[in-house]
Amino acid sequence: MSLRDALRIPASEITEESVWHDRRRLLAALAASPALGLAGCAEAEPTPPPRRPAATPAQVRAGFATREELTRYADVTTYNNFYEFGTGKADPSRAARTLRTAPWSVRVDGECEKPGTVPLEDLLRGLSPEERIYRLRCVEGWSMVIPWLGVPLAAVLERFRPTSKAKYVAFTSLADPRQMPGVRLPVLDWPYREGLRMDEAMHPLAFLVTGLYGKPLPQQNGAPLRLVVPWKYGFKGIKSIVAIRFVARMPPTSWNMAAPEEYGFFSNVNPDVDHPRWSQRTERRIAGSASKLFAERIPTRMFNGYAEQVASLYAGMDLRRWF
Ligand SMILES: Nc1nc2c(c(=O)[nH]1)N[C@H]1C(S)=C(S)[C@@H](COP(=O)(O)O)O[C@H]1N2
Ligand SMILES: [Mo]
Repeated sequence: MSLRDALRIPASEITEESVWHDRRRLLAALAASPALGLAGCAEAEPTPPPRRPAATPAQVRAGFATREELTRYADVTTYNNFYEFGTGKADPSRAARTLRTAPWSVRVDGECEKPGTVPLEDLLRGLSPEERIYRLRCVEGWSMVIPWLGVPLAAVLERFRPTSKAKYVAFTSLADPRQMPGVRLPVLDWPYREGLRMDEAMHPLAFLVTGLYGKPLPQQNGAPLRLVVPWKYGFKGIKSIVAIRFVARMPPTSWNMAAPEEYGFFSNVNPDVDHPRWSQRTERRIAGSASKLFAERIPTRMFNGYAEQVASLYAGMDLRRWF
């Protein structure tokens, strides 16, 4: 068998994807029918940017759409970073099967009027899942284009009525050594932590993900609830979230704590700011039939291609200092 043949998509995956395409056609038809319509940073914080709307609704819609070739379901679900299940890319797809994702609840507290520990169903109640095809760009230099399923982060956060003292929002992952073998090793300072500035968190592109390819989120991709911030490096997309806290100060984040020179709080995709050990100018796009080994190298775009939607969030900030 030639290498090309060996890399061909197995029939099982073709089936999965054609089922997804059929479902998309069905959903589009339903939506079109009115009757059936589907209803190293903490020391000194940067000057807050001028207050103005980050993007018009039309710009936001344009930002959701992409014609880029999708990454195959098999690659999205077998080439992962989820260090709680090991540091190898193939480890999470094997080891994360033991993660129990139901029942699941999320603790939301801090600077807000309505703190609480909320079952996942209640957290999402009344919000209809949306599909958004967003790019994921890992700081290690590879990228994917993924049809995510989820809800806008802002819609969930607003339920807890953040006060004017809430300047940042901090997220925490589950860290259960019984379910997550990687947590027994001191690879990172567990639990995995991430954070956003409040205006970033409320931006319409920021997304809480519950599924992909029209299906529930696989454990290795961060089930049952993970963040996707499409204009930032992939590590901001914290998985298996159990806590959300509104805070006044820039919160500590796992990769910044581990290596502050290499990973800043903002972590906006920026081809002009290199990682100290490698360039961030290009990325290997794992998409279509291109396997992980032969993925095409393409230029990385500012804010991962979402500059039109998000650049105004950082007006006046030195993005070399606030990387
Ligand atoms: N809890 C947790 N979240 C995490 C990580 C992790 O190790 N633990 N890895 C991050 C990194 S580095 C990337 S690139 C993305 C990968 O998401 P994916 O496996 O769904 O592609 O998840 C991010 N979220
Ligand atoms: Mo990453």
